[in-house]
Amino acid sequence: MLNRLLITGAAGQLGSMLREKLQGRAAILRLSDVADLGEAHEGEELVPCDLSDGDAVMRLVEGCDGIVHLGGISVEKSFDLIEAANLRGVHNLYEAARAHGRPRIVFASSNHTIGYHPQTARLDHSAPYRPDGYYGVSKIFGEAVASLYHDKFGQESALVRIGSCTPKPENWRMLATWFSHDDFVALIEAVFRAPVLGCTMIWGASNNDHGWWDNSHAAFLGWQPKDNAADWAEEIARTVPRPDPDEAVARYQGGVFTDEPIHRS
Ligand code: NAI
Ligand code: 15L
Repeated sequence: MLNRLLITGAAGQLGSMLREKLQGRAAILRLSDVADLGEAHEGEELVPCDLSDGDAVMRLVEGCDGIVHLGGISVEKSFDLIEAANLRGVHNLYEAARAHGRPRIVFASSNHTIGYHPQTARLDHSAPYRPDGYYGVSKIFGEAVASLYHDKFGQESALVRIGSCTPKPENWRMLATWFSHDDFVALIEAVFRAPVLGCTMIWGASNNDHGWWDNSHAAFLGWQPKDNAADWAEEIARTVPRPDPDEAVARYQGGVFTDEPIHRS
């Protein structure tokens, strides 16, 4: 069992979910964010921190033997905002990890690293990047920093290209991209259990009948997602209008993000 597991972005959607579901999986959960984290419960410590502040991140990581890095901008925004939280943030995190004994890192990357691949494509780990905005570019930067720190310093990371992590699939695209909360938790557990991790990209998706992504390169982790968005296919067909096949949301894997303009401010 881990002694102290750090979760950055712990006040966000996935951070709040993992705060609850990872209770007891480490002796202490160290929870961090720039947003309000509420009160500390038993087994938790709250450490507010702006990821763009290198000295603060250095203190944040000290004493942790595992990290789930969720903090940062999670949608398309201006380059300036993304630069501070996602580019400097991920650099600061890896520098701090290097200085403090290289705790294993689960990095929340995104399907928007490959968003311009068409929905007709089936991708494995060797698929080229096709980011659909600066948000996707920032996740590619994070994956590249992880790779650099692995080759130079032996830092281990799981680069989880999350599809759509929600309580249940909400639209037609999510029949392919959905990643259930339970499957994400099981993946984090497998990552911290694995004798060797290296620097491994994993598609963060459930066992969806209509999925686009092949995780066979990561079979050594022993992680097998159990949920399937197809269980909601009927409900979605009944309640959500099917998009026109020419719309971005139905053409590209990144969905509506491919339709976003470049944000200037
Ligand atoms: P979220 O936006 O709800 O949470 C992100 C958290 O990061 C927020 O609480 C925010 O206050 C914090 N944050 C932002 N800038 C910060 C900074 N400079 N310093 C410290 N904290 C900062 O996002 P969500 O949905 O919980 O996603 C978590 C992570 O997973 C994000 O990195 C996101 O890019 C990634 N992801 C999520 C997906 C999903 O389906 N929810 C899909 C793909 C990737
Ligand atoms: C992401 O990367 C976002 O953080 C999340 O809010 C969703 O939009 C998700 O991708 C998605 O593509 O569904």
